Amino acid sequence: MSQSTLPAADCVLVAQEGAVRVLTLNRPQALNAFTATMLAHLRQALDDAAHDRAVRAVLVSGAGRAFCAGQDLSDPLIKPEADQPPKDIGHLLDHYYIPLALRLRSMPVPVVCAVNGVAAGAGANFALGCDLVVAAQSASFIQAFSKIGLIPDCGGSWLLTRLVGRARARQLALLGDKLPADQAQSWGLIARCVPDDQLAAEGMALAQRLAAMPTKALVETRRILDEALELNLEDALKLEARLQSQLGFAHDYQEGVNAFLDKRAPQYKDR
Ligand code: LHQ
Repeated sequence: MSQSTLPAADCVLVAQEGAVRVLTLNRPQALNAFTATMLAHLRQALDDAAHDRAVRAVLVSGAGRAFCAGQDLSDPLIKPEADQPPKDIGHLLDHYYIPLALRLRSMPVPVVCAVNGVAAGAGANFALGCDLVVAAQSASFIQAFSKIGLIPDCGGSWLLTRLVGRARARQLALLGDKLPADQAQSWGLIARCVPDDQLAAEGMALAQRLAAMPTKALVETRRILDEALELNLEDALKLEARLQSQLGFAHDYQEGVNAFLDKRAPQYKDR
């Protein structure tokens, strides 16, 4: 398979492998910590993938030994200065982190995150916001916020209790300890933990596999799994019926059933 590099800002590398758009966070000297510029490029790269009909899945990873150390604490936008009044760090959330987390949730294709090393703060919660998270054995997850006087952001407040339950969410968020990838898997925080030398192949295999599946159904599955948590049973059943009805009119359902009955591989194309 050939991997062609597309034009992009250096801090987020963009490549295409078959129907998979590959995004690599690329500030390894700072453990891929997010600057405002990098957050803008990451969101743009996700927008571009969303709008390109040749893309059927996205794979995100980090360059170097880390996945992402969260917000770059030396970014002048948020770094406290002794001789200046405190800055409004909420501005960064409003303009960068909220749109980024919502962009992930509204992607019209599945997003796989291959966590190659430490994922801290907003870097951890960005990863956890992806549809499938696979991590290298040496990777870890840190809710680093409490150590610098903050709360979990980039969706962490919403995700953590849903993923691992109240007691473990509080343990992670209050103490800010490092959670090794194998424990993250056994707690249900992530889908899989794999040996380091298998991460790249495993992440790509998952993304390629999802890319060959009925994309619309995957995206609606993401939606209903989240929305059902807020609904009573009857409303969840009604939402299932409404979405199922819509999917039933789409090409991929017809193709899936016909391919099954014809005993051939399906060719999905809806997006
Ligand atoms: C870094 C960073 C970093 C800059 C490592 N920034 N340089 C939202 C809105 C507004 C404000 C604040 O935050 C947020 C959201 C958030 O994400 S808050 C959480 C921010 N992240 C953190 O607090 C994590 C800080 N980093 C760490 O605790 C450690 O670096 C971890 C545990 C990630 C990795 O530890 P080590 O493997 O021991 O690496 P290291 O600490 O030696 O870091 C290597 C280099 O990367 C080092 O630079 P240097 O020039 O000395 O080699 C670090 O300064 C730099 N770096 N994280 N977030």
